[in-house]
Amino acid sequence: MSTSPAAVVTGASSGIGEATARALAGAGFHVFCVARRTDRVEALADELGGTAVTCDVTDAAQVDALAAAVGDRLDLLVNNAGGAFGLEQVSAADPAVWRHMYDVNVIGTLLVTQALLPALVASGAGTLVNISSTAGHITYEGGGGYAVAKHGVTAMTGTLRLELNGLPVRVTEIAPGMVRTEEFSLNRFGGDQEAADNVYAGVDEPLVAADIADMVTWVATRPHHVNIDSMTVRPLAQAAQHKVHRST
Ligand code: 8X3
Repeated sequence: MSTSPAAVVTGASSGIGEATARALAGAGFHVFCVARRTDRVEALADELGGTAVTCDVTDAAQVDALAAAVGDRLDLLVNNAGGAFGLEQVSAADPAVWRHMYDVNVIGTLLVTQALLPALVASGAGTLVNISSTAGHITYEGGGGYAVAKHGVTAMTGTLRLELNGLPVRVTEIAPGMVRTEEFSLNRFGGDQEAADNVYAGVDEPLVAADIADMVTWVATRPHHVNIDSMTVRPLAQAAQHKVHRST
């Protein structure tokens, strides 16, 4: 049996999740690479010497199967699966799209946390990292449904830290600002590459997935009595949500 610490990373098929799986493997973790797309997580797990688990985090039965695959001890859970869909104003938003965002970001995080918490406690030194967003702290035009969902992740993370006080599980929220990944904005704009590219137009060095992976790894490798409550991480060019320096 492996003596490496074990980590679960959801949403590991691309972007921040994939980069986090790589960074954690580099730091000595056995990584359970979790996502819906089997081909991607299998290729990643093969490369990292980890374990691939195909799982839709919104499906309770699949999450139970994930917990069974992980077993009774887990050192680190990174709830990263999530995403933004659409940029409609509240007045025009489709309730079904909001429900989907709430499901993926909030209920998915809830289900995976509930299923894996006993194993985190059993490790005697567990770490839970929820990837929220700056949209979990502020609002912006067109970001209503995503902000509602990510505010939910922020609230869940703070609540968990209170409820787990006295147990050996620390709880961290990482809130990224502008991160340029392969899929985040593409998903938001329903596959419209031009619209996705415009998000980053003229921005000198948006964050990349590896920057957030680095933060997760740092949080998870502090001495266990050190609980980083929350980290907001933006590129230098983004002083605040609406204050983005762009070259013209
Ligand atoms: C990503 C940050 O600005 O798209 O979670 O909401 S933003």
